[in-house]
Amino acid sequence: VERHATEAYDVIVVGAGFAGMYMLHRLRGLGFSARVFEQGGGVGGTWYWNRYPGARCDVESMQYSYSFSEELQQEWDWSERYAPQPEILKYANHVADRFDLRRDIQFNTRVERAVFDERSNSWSVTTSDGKTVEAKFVVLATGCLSNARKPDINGLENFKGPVYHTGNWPHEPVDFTGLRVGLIGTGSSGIQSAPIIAEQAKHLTVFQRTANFSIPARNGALTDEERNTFRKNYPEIRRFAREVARNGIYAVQPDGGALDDDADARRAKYEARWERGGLTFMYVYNNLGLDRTANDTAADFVRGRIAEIVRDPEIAKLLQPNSHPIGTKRICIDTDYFATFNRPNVSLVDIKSNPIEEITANAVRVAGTDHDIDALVLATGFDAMTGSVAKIDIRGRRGQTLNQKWAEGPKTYLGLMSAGFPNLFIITGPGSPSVLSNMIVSIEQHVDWIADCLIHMRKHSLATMEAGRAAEDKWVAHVNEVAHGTLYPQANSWYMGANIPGKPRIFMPYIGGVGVYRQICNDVAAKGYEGFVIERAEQPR
Ligand code: NA7
Repeated sequence: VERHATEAYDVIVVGAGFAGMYMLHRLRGLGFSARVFEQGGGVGGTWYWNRYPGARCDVESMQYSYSFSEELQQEWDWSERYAPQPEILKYANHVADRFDLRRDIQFNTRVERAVFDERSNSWSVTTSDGKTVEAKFVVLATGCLSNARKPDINGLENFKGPVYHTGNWPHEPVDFTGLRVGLIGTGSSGIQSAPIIAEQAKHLTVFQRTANFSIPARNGALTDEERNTFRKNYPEIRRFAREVARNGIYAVQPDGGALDDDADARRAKYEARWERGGLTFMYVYNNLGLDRTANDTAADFVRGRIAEIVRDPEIAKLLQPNSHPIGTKRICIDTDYFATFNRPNVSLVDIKSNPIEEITANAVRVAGTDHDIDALVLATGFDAMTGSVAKIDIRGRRGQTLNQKWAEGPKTYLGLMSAGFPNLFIITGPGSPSVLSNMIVSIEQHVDWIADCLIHMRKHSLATMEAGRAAEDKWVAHVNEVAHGTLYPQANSWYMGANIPGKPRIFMPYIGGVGVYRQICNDVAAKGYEGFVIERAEQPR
């Protein structure tokens, strides 16, 4: 029998989105051997898959970008305030070329299994091409919003026309001209795509389960002057985003509560923010996420705006969110979403009071009425934060799978490691600020922390490092406690796992703020990786 030596690396990285790319770059710079496996045919992760019409980042482009290379941030030209998906993907490809990353990335390859061997203290990683490779460390850079979820809707498989999922959009252009399109889902993806589909389609029917809060993007071209202001001030902007801003975004921070102002002053402030547009609407006051009465003032303002924009009062009423405090489901940033319902070729169907009965060969049936459609768009979201990790068969000490361990909800220490799974790191995992922050800021922080940790282990010839159980339990309790001090758990959001039937309801991201979190991570490292269990390598005999 011919035997091949198994390929071996210091580190296997799973995923070549923004996290995996930067991890690879750092590992190379430190002299570690690394291999990246990526399921897609190219780099970009979330931005590779989410090609739906209108897809755009809700963090401003000058801030949703890497900071690790001064030349890169000075040379790259973002064209708009909010970058559209094709431009973000172009940027990802530019980074891959500029740092020559592709030679260590194997595309179109899923990691299916990762098994820890307690004798050799290494991971064996099996990929979809049938190969098994060995590595001392595995880094999961699998993304938080990368596992598109098809909803369980009766009869979906019977539909005769094309079915698209926003999170897994075809690479070739989709043309809705002359078609009656059904759109299910009114999160960010539905809200961004509806206005554009409506312009093209003969008719668009939006099926809404939960009305959502959305703030106008006020998107537009960036001027040279705006770009240069950022570039000149990048050191301070990046520092502020990392250390001061709760969510990793440089912006004027709120200094008072909503109830400190009288109604007129409040209204003036909300109006100014509404005119400016974007996520910073929520930073007008410091207690919108904490106090329901304060939150109601902002929610009422947005509901009032919806009533002003939408001409048909019944439709306006349906579009006014009332099931959750504003901001407790990810707030949406739109371009002309509410005004889209003034178009004669757009209708709204409430599927909260009457859920979809079934999808037939050519219609969506609600309350006995068939809404005829030729094409169906599912903007139904993701198995967020844990979905892509759960798809990999990960086996740690004593053969325990990560899915068994996480059956009651994800358990990590700092969102970085899970007890029983040595030398396995997660980038922006559950228990870290992750999706409640500017992802690139959080990605860079995790990658740098992991890189430092690997240097430490190499320097001291350490064999394994893993989360200690007590530290992990304490961290999980802390993450929950912080979340339950806010209004966030009041919403059935994907932060809570509430969008996936049967998924445990745990508030997954750490809401204490990126600056606080960074400090905690740095302190842990400074104290010799306090709370982690570290084993020394056996001395060679
Ligand atoms: P989201 O925010 O999870 O939105 C999914 C939408 O689809 C939401 O309106 C859901 O209603 C709806 N949905 C999900 N399943 C169903 C079923 N079975 N029937 C009807 N409606 C359903 O995903 P997005 O892709 O829009 O955005 C994800 C994140 O990407 C976003 O937050 C940004 O951070 C970027 P529900 O609210 O659950 O009642």
